[in-house]
Amino acid sequence: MSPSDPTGSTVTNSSRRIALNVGALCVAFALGALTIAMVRSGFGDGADPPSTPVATTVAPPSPSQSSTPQSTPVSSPTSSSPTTQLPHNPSATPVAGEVQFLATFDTAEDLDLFEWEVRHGAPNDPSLVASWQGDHDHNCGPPDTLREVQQVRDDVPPGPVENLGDLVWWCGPRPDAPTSSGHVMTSMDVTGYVHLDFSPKRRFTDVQRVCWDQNFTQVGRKWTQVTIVDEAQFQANDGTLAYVVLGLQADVAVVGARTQGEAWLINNGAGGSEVQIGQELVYQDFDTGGLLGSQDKSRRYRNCAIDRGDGEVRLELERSGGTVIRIAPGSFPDGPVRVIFQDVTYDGPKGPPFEGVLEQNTWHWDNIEIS
Ligand SMILES: [Ca+2]
Repeated sequence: MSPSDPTGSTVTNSSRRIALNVGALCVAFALGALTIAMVRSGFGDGADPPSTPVATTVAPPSPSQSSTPQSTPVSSPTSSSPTTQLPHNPSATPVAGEVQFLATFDTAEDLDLFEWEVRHGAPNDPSLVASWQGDHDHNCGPPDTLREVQQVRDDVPPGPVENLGDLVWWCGPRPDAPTSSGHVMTSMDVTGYVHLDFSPKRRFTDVQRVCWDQNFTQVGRKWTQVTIVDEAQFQANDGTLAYVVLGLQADVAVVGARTQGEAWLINNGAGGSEVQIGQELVYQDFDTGGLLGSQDKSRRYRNCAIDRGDGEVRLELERSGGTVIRIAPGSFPDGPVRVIFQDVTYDGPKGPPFEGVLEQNTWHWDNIEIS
């Protein structure tokens, strides 16, 4: 099904080393057709990967931040073991505007704040994986417990979460965890291409910061995307939530909308991250040596993209070894926008070590904040 080797020959040695790493497989696939050379020229000031992770330190929040109802960093809430969660650095985060949207998923009702969509490259194809194992059993036990997830074979237009069947589920706080540990799971597994996307039901104006928590468990050829698209473009695309990374837009098996103009798409996976604005790739970094994903399903990491208002967007990407700080040139679209969260898969079980693996296909999401 795949048209090209995910560890395509155009990448540099550095990228190849990462791409060959198991943890980078999914992102490397998504970007296999892109060259690091393209990217290096696009780095903004300070965007070059540091030799060591940017250390995070604990600093008191500024008065303006402490008075803002922003979410609290999660502390490995789904794990029964003591937290190893690193704090993000409040002092390093420019003060953003008022919080316009916050979904803590501490109650299941937060799922109703979003529209949910499934879009297959080949809907109802017999080759679709019929069922697999998602994280947390039906009693919402620890994340290493499993539940069976049945495929949704047909496309599901944006609508209520109930339309997605088993593909989305909520787990509330366990007795040994704080209330904030409630969070939502999305899960998908196909041998083709598919989107499972969700977006707040409303539009936002003058967005300056988008933050979310997610796990970085090593999975197959899967990654997440966060897309910020202006309202006019969103409507012109009939309200679909399925936006596609540049490296796959010409792929015959791929469906979805292309970002245009000033629409932002942040692609995140266990192996690295990239940013596209419209049809331009402005940032790409697979060279997060030592910060790749793990087998840990319990820990969720804070990710923020912050429009600093000076022509640059700061990416704060928490990983197991610390918080990676990257600067991407550009700014979020002015005026009304939609903010979309995407669970994307392209032949998740293709090739070792995920061939036949049916139990590592779940993203855990929490604390979605739009300011
Ligand atoms: Ca929560």
